[in-house]
Amino acid sequence: MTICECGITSEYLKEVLEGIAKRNSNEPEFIQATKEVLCSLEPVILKHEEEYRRLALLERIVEPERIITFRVPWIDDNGNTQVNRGYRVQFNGTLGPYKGGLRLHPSVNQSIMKFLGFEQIFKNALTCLPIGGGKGGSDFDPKGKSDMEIMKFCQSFMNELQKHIGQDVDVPAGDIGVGAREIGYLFGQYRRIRNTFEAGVLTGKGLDYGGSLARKEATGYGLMYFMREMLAANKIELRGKTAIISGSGNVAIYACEKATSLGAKVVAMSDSSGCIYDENGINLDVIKEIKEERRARIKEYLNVVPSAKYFENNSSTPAIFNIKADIILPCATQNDINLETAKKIVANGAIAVGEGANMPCTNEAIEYFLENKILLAPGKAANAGGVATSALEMSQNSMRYFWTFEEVDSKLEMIMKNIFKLCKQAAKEYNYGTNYVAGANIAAFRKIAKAMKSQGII
Ligand code: NDP
Ligand code: 2IT
Repeated sequence: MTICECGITSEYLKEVLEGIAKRNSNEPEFIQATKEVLCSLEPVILKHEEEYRRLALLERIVEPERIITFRVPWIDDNGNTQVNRGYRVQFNGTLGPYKGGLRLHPSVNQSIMKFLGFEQIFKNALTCLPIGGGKGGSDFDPKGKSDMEIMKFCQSFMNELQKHIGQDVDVPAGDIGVGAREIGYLFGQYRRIRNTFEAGVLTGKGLDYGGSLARKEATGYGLMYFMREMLAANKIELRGKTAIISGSGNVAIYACEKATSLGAKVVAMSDSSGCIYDENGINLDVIKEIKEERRARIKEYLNVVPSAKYFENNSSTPAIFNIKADIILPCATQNDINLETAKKIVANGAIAVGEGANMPCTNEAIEYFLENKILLAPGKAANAGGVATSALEMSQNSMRYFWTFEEVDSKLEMIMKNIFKLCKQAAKEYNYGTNYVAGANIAAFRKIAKAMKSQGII
């Protein structure tokens, strides 16, 4: 057992898990994320139980250094005042400035911000670049908003956020609902208030004012570099395999682009309404036009490719996961794949699952995949290419210079190969076999724990 409390023998770990459940009882996603990590760390904890208890290492790692919440008032196109809630969770700054995206989605709450911030600490450690873990966002819903409303919201959000960030302090970027457009408005407002061109304060910027080539592509490309490594280590070729990708946003689109260029055939993609199935392979130019340019629904794919099929979501299993494929790439949101969906995926004969999204599988689904020998690429490792390339954007900003697309992409590929190696080695060392979920958690934790010990009780 890896992510289930019932097998735990460490008294210290049991106490910590109980404490988390008690102190965060209204935060189910945060409890889920911490449980997944901590349970898989048991063999490491057993080796150092007395020391970790004395230093309250686990208690400190699950407690954010700081959570900032604030009011975000803005005026809509009808002249009405709207109020949203803004967040920034500065979770752990041991390895570098807090680093992590901003999510704009109506479902955003403290539990979701904290689970994302917690995941980010481990993910950022795996990149081996100097970045701590953080996350932020708001319950603002960008859907159906005009460009002017998006700008007003972003400006109001930054009026408050700017008090808490800086290129050596905390460096936000994009996540769900935040892309280059929003980062541009946020950056403009920061520059205006601070009267300084501090390029490294945000990443995912436009290419004409300090953004990095290949940042837009990085999460999706990185996911496929990781998948290729994981499959190769298990003597499986990506070329010739079929794939389905949930979502059709930034991560999904560039995962599709790289999967296709590496010889796989992506037959389905989705949005929150439903999925399209194209047995000839998705035409990504059509998806980009619908999603990146018009911000419309994926169903419109059928207007251009009438031979494709559309399936609406109408059960607890998103329609896309009923489609058979060798490789499953959840790239939309958390808890997309529950146990019931995992059972369908296994019954449909999938070989591997690659988490492009953060925590797209419930803990029960992860457990089921591992028991059924599905190769599972955990999000905190497999989708780390985005934040890694954000760190490369920060490097270029510090140098006041830039690298070519090929230079950034080759660094990304090297970083993803190294992350897979770390996961594989840690899994092997602790007899976890091909359980790269445990491998990722252990490799990241050891790095963070060592640095936290060096920096004393803070
Ligand atoms: P986008 O906003 O670009 O796209 C999100 C996609 O997921 C859309 O297609 C959206 O559909 C779909 N979706 C389906 N259900 C939901 C839901 N309940 N809530 C939100 N979205 C939903 O986001 P990204 O592609 O940037 O992010 C996708 C995932 O990848 C997230 O889990 C994010 O945390 C993770 N991630 C992102 C990174 C990045 O660099 N951007 C880096 C690492 C991880 P619809 O339009 O219908 O809402
Ligand atoms: O979840 C993530 O890693 C991101 N949304 C990207 C964060 C970043 O700072 O680039």
